[in-house]
Amino acid sequence: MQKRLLLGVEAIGQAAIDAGISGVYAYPGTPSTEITGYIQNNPVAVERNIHRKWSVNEKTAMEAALGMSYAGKRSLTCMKHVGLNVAADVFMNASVTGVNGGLVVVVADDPSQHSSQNEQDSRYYGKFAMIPVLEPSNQQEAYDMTMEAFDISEQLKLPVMVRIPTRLAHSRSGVLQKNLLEENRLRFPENLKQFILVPAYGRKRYQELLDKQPAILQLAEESKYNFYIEGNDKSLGIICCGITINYLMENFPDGNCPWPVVKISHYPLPGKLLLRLEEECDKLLVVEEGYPIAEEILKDFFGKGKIVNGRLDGTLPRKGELNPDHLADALGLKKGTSRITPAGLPNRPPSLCVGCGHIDTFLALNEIIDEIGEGRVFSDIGCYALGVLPPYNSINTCVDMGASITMAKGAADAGMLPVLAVIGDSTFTHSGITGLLDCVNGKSNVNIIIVDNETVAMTGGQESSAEGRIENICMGVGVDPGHIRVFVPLKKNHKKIVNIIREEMNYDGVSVMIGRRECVQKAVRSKRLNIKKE
Ligand SMILES: Cc1ncc(C[n+]2csc(CCOP(=O)(O)OP(=O)(O)O)c2C)c(N)n1
Ligand code: SF4
Repeated sequence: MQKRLLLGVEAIGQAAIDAGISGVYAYPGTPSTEITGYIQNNPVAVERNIHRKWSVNEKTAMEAALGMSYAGKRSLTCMKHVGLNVAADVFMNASVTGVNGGLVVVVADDPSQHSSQNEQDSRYYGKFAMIPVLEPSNQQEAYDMTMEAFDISEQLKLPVMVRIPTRLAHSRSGVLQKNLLEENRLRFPENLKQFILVPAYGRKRYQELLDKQPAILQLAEESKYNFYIEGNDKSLGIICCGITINYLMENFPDGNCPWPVVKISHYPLPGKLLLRLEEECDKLLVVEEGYPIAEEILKDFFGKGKIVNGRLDGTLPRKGELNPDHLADALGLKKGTSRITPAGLPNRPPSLCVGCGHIDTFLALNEIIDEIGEGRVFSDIGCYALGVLPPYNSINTCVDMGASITMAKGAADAGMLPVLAVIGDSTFTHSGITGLLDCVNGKSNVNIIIVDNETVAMTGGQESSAEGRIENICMGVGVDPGHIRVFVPLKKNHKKIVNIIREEMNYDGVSVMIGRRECVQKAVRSKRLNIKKE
């Protein structure tokens, strides 16, 4: 047994390898990306040839993971919270089919939206799908619980969700490793109809999911990760979910919190522990990173007789990440026992790198915007979303991956012409291709610029799914080859780019302009690697 200093995401990647997975299936998204990155670079994963190539999006990732589970092997799928929206169809149905080999779904939430469009709480999805949700409170638990999640998954024959927030994902701690397990052998599901969700079978499977609920609850009730911490002052009982136990305890450097605490890391909520706290204490405080999901449930559960404080009544902030000072405020303690980010640090707004090709595209696009007027550029998510900031101020939307093309289509259908969509190469293959097909089928007057930097730059430079094949994909979808235009986003090509965009804006139909130049950071990385190899 080895103790290693690991990030939360690395602890999860290591645990999955040690649990004997045969594949990880994922699409990058902060703060989940490094789980897959860690497995990709791990010598055991390489030696065992564990599947570890990036998927095109989260839905294809989770479906492949389910397929591996069908084959009896253990599989991991991981994503950021909004990625689970993309995979929601298979996620909800996988709880009805159940699994064969263990299937663990790791979802990394981003409270405070450090790098996300929203701060949705994935625990709702776990509850929605009626499966166990594990929410580790530290790196060791992230490791241990991920390993155990595979056992629970095989025991219950259900997918198991592991939910982590950004702080846990991206902070380090010592982790004691367990022994490496063998991979499962290939094994068909005992019931070859298990994964068929035509209504007649699906109803039976759903009943089976309902029948498993008492066992799911019992596991949470008996989980060693949910426990009661004694405290003498019964005027208050504190319920800490996941990582928040640290925010509380950092206010007590000697480890002595005067109030009793129930720490929860395994859902559904363990009723017995909570009832004990409710019976013993005058009122309750619920502390959770994310939405006030436990608080809402407990308010109903305990009825009107018990005061339940938390995020809903303003005892704690309604949104954003919590920290030890929030707890100090809520508990009337002296603030500042913990090291919060010091005030006065200069704000560093994100910006496009010097020499980035997206800059040249936006500068050309801005000339066209001067001609056609503002408010017509539907954008997407990636480095190019920084086109919202000065000095570019080029884009008007950024909602969810792929939405640039389809929102532009809707606006064009409404008669708001001309319109443009700006989308990155990876976002295009993630969710843009189907929207393009909608445009082609609807003969919509939409002008699309694919800013192709040949990588997934925003999440650290992972490989893009269709490098070198974007023109062919567009042709295959049905775009007139005469209106697929390629340009190189460089300063010297400024006039040429402006002309291409202007010409295509005058075309009454679907046009695709591809601005292709390698991401500067990717180029630097490749150069560095080549130098090292020499
Ligand atoms: C559903 C979903 N999955 C993942 C992400 C994280 N993410 C944001 S942009 C992006 C890809 C960007 O790649 P690309 O479109 O090629 O643009 P680039 O950053 O390279 O300019 C990813 C993976 C997200 N926001 N939403
Ligand atoms: S990482 Fe690449 S794509 Fe992103 S801003 Fe920098 S150069 Fe541009």
